[in-house]
Amino acid sequence: GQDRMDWWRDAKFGMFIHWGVYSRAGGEWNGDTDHAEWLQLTAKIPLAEYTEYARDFNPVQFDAERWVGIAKDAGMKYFVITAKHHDGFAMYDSASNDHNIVKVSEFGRDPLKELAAACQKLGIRFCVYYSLGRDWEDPDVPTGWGDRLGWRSNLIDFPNESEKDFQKYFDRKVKPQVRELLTSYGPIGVMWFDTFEQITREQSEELIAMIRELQPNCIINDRVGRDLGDYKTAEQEIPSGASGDPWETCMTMNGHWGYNRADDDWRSTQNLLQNLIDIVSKGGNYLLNVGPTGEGVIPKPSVTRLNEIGDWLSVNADA
Ligand code: FUL
Repeated sequence: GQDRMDWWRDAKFGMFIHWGVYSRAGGEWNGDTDHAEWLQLTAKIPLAEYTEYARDFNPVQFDAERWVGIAKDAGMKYFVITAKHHDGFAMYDSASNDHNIVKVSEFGRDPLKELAAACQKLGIRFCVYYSLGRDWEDPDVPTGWGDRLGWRSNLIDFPNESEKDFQKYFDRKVKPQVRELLTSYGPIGVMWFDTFEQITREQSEELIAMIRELQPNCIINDRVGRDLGDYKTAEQEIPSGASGDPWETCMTMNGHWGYNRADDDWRSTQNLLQNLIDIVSKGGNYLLNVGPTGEGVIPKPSVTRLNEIGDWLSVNADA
């Protein structure tokens, strides 16, 4: 029968987009050039300074139809954009939290609105990434994780771990924002969660129940936590697919998810195509990443490769 997973199983190939305030820096901060989407944490930027930096985020060259068109021409069927990454900065007009592009940044537009419309128009499934267990704006996200304690949360602004209460963050930010994403942008193909970490089974289940109620056809990846969700998420590797469970692997084209100006270590088109074929033959989906610049442009080397993949598919595959 009709299953919410049907389109996704057929899709095989999607575009992942890591784009945020951090993109402006192109990976560079105080002479160090290896940062990317983790900029706020890796460059140890206090929240107030990061928010100040966000004010000048003004991607004047952003063109939603161009981005979605690049994905479509490459043979991709879905589009997963970072609605909120670990910096906790919403790349959309969030009613429940002011730390967002419309309230803070000079740009003043809601890119997710424009991208959702472009996806509708071009027949691509619009999907969103949401960082669940890491948020460097909210005071209640604990760091605790065994022996690696202390490196993944904002300890500059919120040093007191014993005061943190994940439930407060979950109620104040996660639930309202996930609700906003599911009620203001039309059909969401996939809610792509990341870094569940501190979430309890009850909280994961509550989130899933809310999504099922708002959009029963929305697919949820397993990073919603506690081994729940509709499919397994691999990262930068190709699993065997032997279990037969639905899975997807996400991969970068160079060494970074977010835009890094200094990184010109690009995979070849041949390598990307071989990965696509390998993944599809093992029953998986390939979510291939691009990191647009702070001006809103998908880097040329990425576009070239995507065009070449699209050309190859149009000759060799039934799209
Ligand atoms: C990871 C994140 O920490 C990275 O920044 C990136 O978003 C990757 C896809 O998932 O967990």
